[in-house]
Amino acid sequence: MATRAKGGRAAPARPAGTFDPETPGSAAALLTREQKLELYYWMRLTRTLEERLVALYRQTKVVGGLFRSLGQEADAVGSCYALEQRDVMSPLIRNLGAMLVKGATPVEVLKQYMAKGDSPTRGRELNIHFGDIGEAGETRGFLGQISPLGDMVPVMAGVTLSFRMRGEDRVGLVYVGDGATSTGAFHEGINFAAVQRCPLVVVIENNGYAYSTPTSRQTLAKRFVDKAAGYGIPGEQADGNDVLATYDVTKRAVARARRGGGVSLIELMTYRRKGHAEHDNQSYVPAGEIERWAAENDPLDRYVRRLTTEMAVEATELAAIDARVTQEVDEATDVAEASAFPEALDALTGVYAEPPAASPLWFREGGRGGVTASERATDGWGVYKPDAKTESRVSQEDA
Ligand SMILES: Cc1ncc(C[n+]2csc(CCOP(=O)(O)OP(=O)(O)O)c2C)c(N)n1
Ligand SMILES: [Mg+2]
Repeated sequence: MATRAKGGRAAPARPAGTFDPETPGSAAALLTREQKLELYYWMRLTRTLEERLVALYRQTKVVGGLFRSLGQEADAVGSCYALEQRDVMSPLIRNLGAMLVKGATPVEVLKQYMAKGDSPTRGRELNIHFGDIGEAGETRGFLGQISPLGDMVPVMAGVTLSFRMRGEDRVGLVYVGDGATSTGAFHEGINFAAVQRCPLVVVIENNGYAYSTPTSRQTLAKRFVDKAAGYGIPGEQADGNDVLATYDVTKRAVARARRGGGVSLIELMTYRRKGHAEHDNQSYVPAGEIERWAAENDPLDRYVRRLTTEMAVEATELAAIDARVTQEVDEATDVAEASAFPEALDALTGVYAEPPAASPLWFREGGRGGVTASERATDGWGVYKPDAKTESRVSQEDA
């Protein structure tokens, strides 16, 4: 997307250090040394935290599935690093790195995966399905994801439309996988957002697979980013395993959105080195493919090489960051392990409105509705009293 002057000739080169949404490299060029090391920290934290989760999974302390982003850390971290706190990000299961950058903590993530009673969803929903959204500046700005693929695109179209209508200086970013692009929701959401000029960045993480379906069986398009033309929006493809490239392309799309330029589509080229989840043995992957990506295109290895050669960062400096990350993950694990599981009687706490928002259906009037049948007999539901006598669960009224 090089800047073109009238007549099709390339525009004169801008002075180094001038940011321009249409000039590739102009955002990454402005990163300070400190910020570059911060990007390394977030990628290392993502990987170390996931490795810890694998250990806990093998010990059966992680309840439910475990979804890795091994080899995709640069795409999640670099792209999310382009957002401000007031902006809103919609992650997927493989966006642990983006969640951490946006403020989710290792303790929260570990408690979620271990279904602890004081985890963000109190043990009701596992892995990284939790959110923190609200007024600008008051929350960390990430949505609780839902599983149906592509559905977060129309949701984020709505979120960012509200920013535009209220005149708020906020941008949204939604991640979708290569598989999610085949859904109606993706198409409807991105088209609506484009027409409404919503300040939205749509990031397609092309990691080669959707479950066992390779990209070649997902679309006949040569590049997902070519679909941008169909929506009349700018699109740019970038190396998803180069953290500076993912930051750069996203930062420019975010700036475009903030300036009223509407929706941009970004395709980040990466590779899913682990199975869909920890249980998946990847038997459908051609021999040698995973090993080749690991050896030749690991985002952390690549970034370490760049930091130590081009940016004169000492190996000892990186080792110190690694040690800090290990210590943080160790401490977070201790806290999460010490935390209690939810009380069984709290299963309904905060799930339904109290009092109910709608009156019972006619055939339930005067009797116990399907909802109230499962409520606690003590002081209505949502109120767990550890000292309450559980044997008196059937109240006088019901008896
Ligand atoms: C509409 C819909 N269809 C199927 C599924 C089941 N499903 C969950 S994840 C997944 C694969 C997702 O692949 P992709 O979008 O490429 O993301 P990745 O897992 O590679 O990050 C599928 C088919 C779903 N959640 N929603
Ligand atoms: Mg995929």
